[in-house]
Amino acid sequence: MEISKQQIDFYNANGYLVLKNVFNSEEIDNYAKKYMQLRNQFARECNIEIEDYEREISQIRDLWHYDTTFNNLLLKSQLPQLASTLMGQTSARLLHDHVINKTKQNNDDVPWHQDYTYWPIDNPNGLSLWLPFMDLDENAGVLEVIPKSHKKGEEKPVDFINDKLDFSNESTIKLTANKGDLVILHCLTWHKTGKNTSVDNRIAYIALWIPSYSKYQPIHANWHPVNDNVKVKPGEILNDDWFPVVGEYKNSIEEIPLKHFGPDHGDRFTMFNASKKVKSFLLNKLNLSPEIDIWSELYNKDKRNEIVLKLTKQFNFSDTNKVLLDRSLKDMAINGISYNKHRARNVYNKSYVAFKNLFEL
Ligand SMILES: O=C(O)CCC(=O)C(=O)O
Repeated sequence: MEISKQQIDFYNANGYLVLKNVFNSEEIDNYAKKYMQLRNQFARECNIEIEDYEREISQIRDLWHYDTTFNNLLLKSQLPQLASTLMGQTSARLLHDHVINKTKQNNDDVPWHQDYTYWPIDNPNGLSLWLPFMDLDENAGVLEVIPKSHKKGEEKPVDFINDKLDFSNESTIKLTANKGDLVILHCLTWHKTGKNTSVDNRIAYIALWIPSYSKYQPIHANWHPVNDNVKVKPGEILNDDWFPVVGEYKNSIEEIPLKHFGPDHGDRFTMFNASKKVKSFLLNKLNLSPEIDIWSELYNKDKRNEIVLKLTKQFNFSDTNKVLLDRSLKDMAINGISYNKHRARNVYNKSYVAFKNLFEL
């Protein structure tokens, strides 16, 4: 698909672009079917009930690695060409892909943030391609952006648990989109997605592309799951199998200094360390060995019951808090198992926030 100079100029000026009808309905139905199959496969491989997995796991990643349909979509469709054209490059390197599904029964805001602040690379000129699998009105958890905000440069990474940023004075725009449309987002553009109250599943397939000569800088996001797949050293070009280049590779000698060295949270309970904090709290309070697979223990109803009873007694919880504790432990267990197995997870942090509040962490 060719894009016009006018569209490229709009993207450069505003930091986003919506392209209509990039894929037809049958193509998108096929992607949706493959996504569902993969989600079922992941649930089975984790020994998690599919109802639990569907309810709790809103993000699965690296679909292109597991499924040839997504592999072809990323490497053989018009997507990489679009990405390289909009980045002003002759090629594009994949950082990763993922799907976020905001199910109507269990979803929330993804708060205001800039994507690049979370990427372990040195180059702030990448972009996301956001492809919805259904028609989305403005109540369907669509992307909301601050036009031109990419021009203001990079801020520090937002911690969705503690940082509540107020953009009510900014002029924002909700990007409604239909099945087969493609939303393109510069990695410095401030954006959020709201709560989906409109469709049963708000499924979006998202592919992140970066300039091919981007260098690996784990210090910018040392918690990021893609770090697990990198074999090059910090400061080297991200030339690894998990980060393929599509198009004609051209080098650059540009040196781009980092604006920050990752989230700076000291010992606070944040979205970057929530799972580790909860795990060490539980091991400590329950006197358990660090070798134990705590999340599998907690997914088992009987074992979870025992733990809930122990903690309820220890902390003198009311019946209401006992129920909240059980729910939070179960949901964190689903997250923990899914993350360890496939780096899949829940993007809203609700179970960690409930746990943090119960124990005043
Ligand atoms: O799809 C969503 O709900 C969130 C997308 C987003 O914020 C992102 O990809 O950075």
